[in-house]
Amino acid sequence: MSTVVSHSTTEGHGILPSTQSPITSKLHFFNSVTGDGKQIPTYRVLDGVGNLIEGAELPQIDRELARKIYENMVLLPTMDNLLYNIQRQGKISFYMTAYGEEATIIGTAAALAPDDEVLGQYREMGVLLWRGWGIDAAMSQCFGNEDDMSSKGRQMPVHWGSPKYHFHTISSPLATQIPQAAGVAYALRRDPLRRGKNCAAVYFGEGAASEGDFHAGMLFASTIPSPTIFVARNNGFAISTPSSEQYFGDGIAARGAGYGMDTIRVDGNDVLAVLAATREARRRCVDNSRGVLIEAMTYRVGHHSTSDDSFAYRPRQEVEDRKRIDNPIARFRLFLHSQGWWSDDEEEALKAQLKSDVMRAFKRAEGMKRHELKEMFTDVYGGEEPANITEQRAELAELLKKYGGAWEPWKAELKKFKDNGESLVQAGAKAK
Ligand SMILES: Cc1ncc(C[n+]2csc(CCOP(=O)(O)OP(=O)(O)O)c2C)c(N)n1
Ligand SMILES: [Mg+2]
Repeated sequence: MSTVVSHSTTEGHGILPSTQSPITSKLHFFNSVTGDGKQIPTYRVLDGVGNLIEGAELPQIDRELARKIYENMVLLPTMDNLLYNIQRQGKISFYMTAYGEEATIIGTAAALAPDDEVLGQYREMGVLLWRGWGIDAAMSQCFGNEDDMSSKGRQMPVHWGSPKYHFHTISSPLATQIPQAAGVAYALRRDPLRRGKNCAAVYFGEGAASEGDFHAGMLFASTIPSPTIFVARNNGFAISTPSSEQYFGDGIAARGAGYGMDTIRVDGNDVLAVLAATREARRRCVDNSRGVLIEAMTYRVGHHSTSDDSFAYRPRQEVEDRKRIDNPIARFRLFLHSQGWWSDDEEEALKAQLKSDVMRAFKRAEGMKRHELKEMFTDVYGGEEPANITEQRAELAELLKKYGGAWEPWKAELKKFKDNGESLVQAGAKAK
C-alpha cells in the first residue's frame, strides 16, 4: 500500500511552501541516509592481502605510477621515524606522524592535479612530498632553519606550506582550513584561467569535523557553490577521544547528503580505493563546480603527537593488531608483487636508499643556522608594514643593544641566527 499521496490528490491540500517534497500520510521519522537503516558502505578495491575483491574494478594504473605511489608511501614512515626520534633527543620541538594513514594521504595526492590548491590539517606532509617539495624542505621546516621557506622558522614543526606547490600553510586552530578551502575554491571558480580546471582539496580529521567551521565550509561549498574536495581522515581518534564519542550518527559521510553533496566512504587503508574515489570525486567537483565529500576510514597507529602517550587511553595490543592485520603499505606491496611490479631486492634497496636520503637531509638541516633575526618581522602581513610591527622591531633592537652582548642566554641564542642578530640591531637603529 502506497502512503505517498500523488500530486493530483495533493493539490486539494494546497501547495507546500519552499519545497517540492511529496506529501505523505505516514507518520515516519528517519535516521539513516541509506534508506534501509544500514550504515553507509565503504568502497574497497584490494583485500587485506593485496588481491582485488569480488566485483572490484582495478583503477587505471601502470607499473610506473604504482611504484611511485608505493615509494612515496614508504618514504612517510622513514621520515616519521627519524623526526619522531630526533624530537625525543631535543633536536626539534615537536612532531606528528602519519603512521597508518599513508594510503589516505598518498592515494589522494596522486589523484589531484599538481596545481590543485591543498589545505591540510597537519598530517599531510606526503602531499607536498608527492608534488616534489623535497625532503630537505620538510626537514628544514621542522628545524626552522635558514632554508625553511614555509615560514622562515616562525612556525612549529609540521606547519608546512608552499605557494610553489599550491599547499596553503597549516594553522594550529582546528578546522579553520575548511571554510578557507571553500573560499579558495570559489576564487578558483571566479578565475577564468582556473575555472573548470582546478579544485581545492581540504584535509581534516573526524575530530575537526566536530567544529562549527566544518559545517560553515560544507554549507558554503554547497550553496555558493565551489569546487572543493572535502577529505575527512577518519583515523578513530581526536587525541584521546575515540570517534565513537565524537558523533552519534553514521560518521562524517552521513553529513554529506545533508548538504546535497556527492559523498563516498572509502577504505582509507586501501590506496587503490582512495585513488579511484578521489579521481572520481575530482571529476565531479571540477566538472560540476560543486563540493564533494570523501570519508576515508583509517586508523592512527602513532601517538597523536610527540606530546601524547596514547597507551594511556588505548591498549598497546589494539595498535599492534592494527599494524599487523591492516597495514596499508604491506597491502599495496602484496598487490605490486602480484603484478610482477616489485621484488624483495627492490624492497631492500628502497629502504636503504630512503634511510640514507633522510639521514643526509637531517644532517644538512641540523647544521644550518636560522634566518636572519630581522626576518621575524618581515611579511607578517602583505602590503605596507603596520606601525605595531615597526615598533616591535625597534623595541627588540633596543633590547638587543642593551643585553645582546652582555647577558649569556641572549648571547648564546643570538649565535643561532645567520647574522647573530646584527642586521636587526642596525634596522632598529635606522627606524629610530
Ligand atoms: C580549535 C582547536 N581546538 C583544540 C585543539 C587541540 N587539538 C589539536 S589536534 C586535536 C585533535 C584533532 O583530531 P582529528 O581532527 O581527528 O585529527 P587527527 O589528529 O586524528 O589527525 C585537538 C583537540 C586545536 N588545535 N584547535
Ligand atoms: Mg582523528
